Amino acid sequence: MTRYVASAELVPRVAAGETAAIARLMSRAEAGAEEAREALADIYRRAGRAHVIGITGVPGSGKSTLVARLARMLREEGSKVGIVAVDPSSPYSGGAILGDRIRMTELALDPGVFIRSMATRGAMGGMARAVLDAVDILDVAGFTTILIETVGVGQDEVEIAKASDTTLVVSAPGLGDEVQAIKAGILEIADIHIVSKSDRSDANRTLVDLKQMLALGVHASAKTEWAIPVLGCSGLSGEGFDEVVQAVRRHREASLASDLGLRRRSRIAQFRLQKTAENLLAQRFARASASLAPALAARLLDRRADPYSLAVELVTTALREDADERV
Ligand SMILES: Nc1nc2c(ncn2[C@@H]2O[C@H](COP(=O)(O)OP(=O)(O)OP(=O)(O)O)[C@@H](O)[C@H]2O)c(=O)[nH]1
Ligand SMILES: [Mg+2]
Repeated sequence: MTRYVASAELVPRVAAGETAAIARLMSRAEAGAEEAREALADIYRRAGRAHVIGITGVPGSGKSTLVARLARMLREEGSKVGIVAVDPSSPYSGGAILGDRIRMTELALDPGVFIRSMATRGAMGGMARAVLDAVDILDVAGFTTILIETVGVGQDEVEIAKASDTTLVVSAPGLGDEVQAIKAGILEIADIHIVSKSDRSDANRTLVDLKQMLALGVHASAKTEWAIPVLGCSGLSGEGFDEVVQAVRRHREASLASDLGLRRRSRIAQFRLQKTAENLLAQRFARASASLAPALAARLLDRRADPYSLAVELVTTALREDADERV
């Protein structure tokens, strides 16, 4: 058994890049441990240097394959790369990708790469909070580029992809309905569009369709400082990846050179504050309402009162009791 180490003690070890300390503090953040709150506040104040890249797309669009190759290329340039995969079916834990076990294992064994998989369920206090805490921990640990992989389905996941400096939206050929990305509401969050699997013969069709749709203009609005590129690439062969890395770098530069990046970060700060407050409110409400709900529900059951009025009563009473408790 390893000795229990207080979270506050882990912070300097995280800052020194110690792998075990990084993993431990991430687990505590994910579990929503009260004890870790001060340490995470410290982490937050120290973070903010890394380039955070969100990669999203429909299931099976090739995100993990792209992330693995991107990580390797960034490593070759000397970046330290953190990967956070919000993905129940993430292949990282198994170490296999496209049957490409050896190279993925190489990546996992590289001390300049840290890979963390997070299950969509189980993060106490919300997925977005857990992911952004993990990103900050990696940032403080000296990882210069952090890749967040999240499937572009569901509001939480899409919000996480948006809470990055640069967002890549991956579309793939052969998934049937090409309009999937629009339906999922992720098309408009792209800073860079990727059409993956360009080694396939039907990839060009997807690329042309996507470009045509973007040319219709609905999504091309506002972002005047940045023309959104549409790039084809293959995680399998590596074709097109130089352009992807270049586009990512150009977006970073454009963000730093204009107020594009500042606006983005201020939006993320608002989102983060809002999410954290919502979680806090939900936790306090759950605690305070637990004892009140059964009696109110009984009145609902025999139709002495209606759901809306009782809900108002429940919320008002629970929040008052919570406030009283804190005086
Ligand atoms: N031909 C070809 N197939 C690819 C390429 N990249 C990924 N694939 C295939 O697409 C499947 C999904 O790849 P992943 O990288 O796991 O995709 P993902 O988007 O991470 O999938 P989820 O995380 O499950 O949503 C794999 O089983 C591969 O067979 C590529 O560049 N070319
Ligand atoms: Mg994946």
